[in-house]
Amino acid sequence: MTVRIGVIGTGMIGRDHTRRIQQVLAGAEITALSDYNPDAARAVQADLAPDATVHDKGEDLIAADNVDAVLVCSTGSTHEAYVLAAIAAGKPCFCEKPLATTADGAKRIVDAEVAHGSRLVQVGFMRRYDAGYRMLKDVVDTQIGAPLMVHAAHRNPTVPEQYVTPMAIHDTLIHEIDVFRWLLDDDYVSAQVVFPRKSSHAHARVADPQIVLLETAKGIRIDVEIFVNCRYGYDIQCQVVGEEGLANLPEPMAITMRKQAMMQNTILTDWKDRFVESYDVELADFVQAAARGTASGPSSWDGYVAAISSDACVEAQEKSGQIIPISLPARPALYD
Ligand code: NAD
Ligand code: ISE
Repeated sequence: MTVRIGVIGTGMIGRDHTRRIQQVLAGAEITALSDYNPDAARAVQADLAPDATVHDKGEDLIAADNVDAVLVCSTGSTHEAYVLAAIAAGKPCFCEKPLATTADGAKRIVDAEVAHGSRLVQVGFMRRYDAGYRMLKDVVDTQIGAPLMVHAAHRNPTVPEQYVTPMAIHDTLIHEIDVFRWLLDDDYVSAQVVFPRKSSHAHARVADPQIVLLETAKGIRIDVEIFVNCRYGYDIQCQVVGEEGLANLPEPMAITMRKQAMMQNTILTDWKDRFVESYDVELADFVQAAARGTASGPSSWDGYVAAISSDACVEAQEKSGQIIPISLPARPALYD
């Protein structure tokens, strides 16, 4: 079966996911497109999916007969309404992060999916599909004994003027928030944020860098440096220290060059290149599950927990230095 997919939001990542479905993956085709800005949808149609229908409203795309499953790639604040509409239509839905911009919004999605009775939603936490993180998880599970600490960093070369301090959590740290729950099979119980000396490269409305300290239910301590004006490249670091040894996330493959008395490796600068294969694998997973009328991988529950944990981290930014508790409601059986 070829899964007929509609894409809502044809900006940067919506276009890239359309390219993936059309040119990289098997088993699916893009049959419908929608964007708040119709010119954006028409441009993607012209470049990548000439047979797709273009809909002024995302809700009309979800209801369309030529759409079996939906990719929600629009601005974060619009995700909740589209995901709820997809669940109401009984159509599998891949939603880019964040699942919703509030924990209450994410809870409404969990409640709707539980009422539906089976999984329909996959959240775009693609790091769980990254080969490096998968190798790291295998080593953490089998080789280094009980994990005790994680030291991590999420560095971007630069960010635009509209990137403000809370986005370091909602836009950036949210990937670490999700991937460490999965890596450690654990949940957070508290968060704290401290601000080092500010980089002179950071604009006025962003405190940069930041250090987020998370504690898990098993007592594991995690420190994450978020540094979004690091200048030199896009750099994701993760080291897990266990009772018997430690393990590092592998570096992306790169040529080591020796020249003029120097040894050099190139460093990526764009997050799209760093995780290009994991985006392919996550969408392949979505297509396979959607062909069976369901969803797998990161769930609405994971999106909800990420939203609760993110809110605590933003509160910890606002009350810098204070330890903010994180408590989660009971997990519905659908997500066991
Ligand atoms: P973007 O601004 O390039 O694209 C967003 C698109 O959504 C725009 O074309 C805009 O016109 C459209 N849009 C806005 N409101 C809409 C509405 N109500 N209905 C339909 N379309 C609407 O942004 P982007 O970088 O493509 O990010 C989109 C989403 O993907 C965000 O939630 C972002 O956090 C997420 N994202 C995830 C990753 C990842 O690594 N998983 C990377 C980048 C972005
Ligand atoms: C971006 O929004 C993403 O989601 C990327 O995956 C992330 O790593 C990057 O730093 C963010 O800006």
